[in-house]
Amino acid sequence: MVIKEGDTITAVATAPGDSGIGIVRISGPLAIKIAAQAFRSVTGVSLAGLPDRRMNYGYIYNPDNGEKIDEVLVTAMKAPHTYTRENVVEIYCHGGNVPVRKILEVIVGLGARIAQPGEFTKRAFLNGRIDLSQAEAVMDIIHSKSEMGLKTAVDQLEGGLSKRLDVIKDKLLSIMSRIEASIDFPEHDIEELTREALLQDTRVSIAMMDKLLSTSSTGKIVREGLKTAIIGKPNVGKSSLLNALLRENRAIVTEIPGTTRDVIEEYITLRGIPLRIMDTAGIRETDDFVESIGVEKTREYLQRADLVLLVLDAARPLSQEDRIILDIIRDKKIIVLINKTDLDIQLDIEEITERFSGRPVIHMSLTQEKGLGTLEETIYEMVFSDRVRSSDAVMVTSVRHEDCLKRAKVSLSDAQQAIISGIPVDLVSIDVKAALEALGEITGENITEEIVDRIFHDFCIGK
Ligand SMILES: Nc1nc2c(ncn2[C@@H]2O[C@H](COP(=O)(O)OP(=O)(O)OP(=O)(O)O)[C@@H](O)[C@H]2O)c(=O)[nH]1
Ligand SMILES: [Mg+2]
Repeated sequence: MVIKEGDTITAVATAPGDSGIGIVRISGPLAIKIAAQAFRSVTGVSLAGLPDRRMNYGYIYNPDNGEKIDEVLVTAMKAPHTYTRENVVEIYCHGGNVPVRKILEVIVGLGARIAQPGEFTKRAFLNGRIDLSQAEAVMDIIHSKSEMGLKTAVDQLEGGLSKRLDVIKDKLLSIMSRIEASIDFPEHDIEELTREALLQDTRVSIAMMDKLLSTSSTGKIVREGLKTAIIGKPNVGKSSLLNALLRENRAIVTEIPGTTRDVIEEYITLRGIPLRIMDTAGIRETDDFVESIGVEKTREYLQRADLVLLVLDAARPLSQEDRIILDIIRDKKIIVLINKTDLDIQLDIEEITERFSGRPVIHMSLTQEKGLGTLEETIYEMVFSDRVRSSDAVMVTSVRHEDCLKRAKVSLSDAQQAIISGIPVDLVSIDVKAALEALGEITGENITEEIVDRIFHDFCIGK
């Protein structure tokens, strides 16, 4: 994973389309030299002679034919105190596809190559400015779905997670060194005193891992949003519920059953928690071709949902359609919503309460705006049932990190068992080392090029 001498990369860092400003970024040993050939300041001074990290006003020219391309500001930043730790130049031109693309072409013509997605951040990682979990946080910030998601990602970028891991790694290293010291004993076994101390340290380390792991379900929700599916038979008020939660008329609501044909997906933020909420086609047997595709899609979405909002109609008794739905969602996390309680109640509420004992059942009337507050409260409590509060910003938000932590914990538990059962110490040390390596994968200390490439592949161009 070495960066080739002279390998200078460039990309547009701003989103395509018309906008006030567009930014072209360049990074690598030749960045300043390349930019200097295309830029002329209004005062006629070359970029190489201008002070570091200062905005310079001038024009970008095509050096081949002298054509003036755009009026710009340019900042040159010398290595190593830059985003990538290499020489970096940023050209701020007018937004819009044409000026940005033409400037990019000039820079490429002068010897830079187009960067791969995430390559700037990848260089920051490979050059040791940030670790892998911090690099991943950059993308989480860009994609954050809520304030809580942003806060968690910024904390991770600052090294919040890395510092927690460092504490555990230090403990494991001290276990390793004590084991190594005791290997000198002729019988190759751990002395009673050392054994107790080692057990104590492994116990503490496992507890610290557990604490981090306990944040992962909330962490994933904070990062990706809680996938919430609104399910129910036709005409119970599913789309009305989506609209009420969004506080806008997003989905079409009519008194005709089968109004929603396709799955509608929206993001809402509920007390800081991002919800990816899906309004679905009402589930029923139908001869209508389009509607039946919608129903099939509903079933698919249901598989992926973290939470199901089951809507029942208080004004109709439980029907065969309801029973089919109850059967499909049996194993899901459910909140039962009895809607239309403003009408004459025909639903056997007692039966519902009994059937869903232990699960929240909320009485609502969407036309009268009743029950929404209770629903929001219930969702919030469900997400934070593991007592992870937003005050603690360090959370395990990615599946990759969770997987590494779990493997580290398994290895350390094996080590603990080995210590207890008096297995030779050098074997114990193999397990402790495996735990350390698994933790090191999170921060990218010992990780294959393939995994690094896979992580950065999902990044934005220009980041
Ligand atoms: N009386 C009463 N009517 C309601 C309530 N909530 C929704 N409705 C009405 O019920 C009808 C169906 O509402 P929708 O939100 O379209 O129902 P849906 O479940 O999305 O229906 P499909 O998309 O056909 O599956 C509309 O006429 C709504 O105005 C309620 O709390 N009380
Ligand atoms: Mg609908």
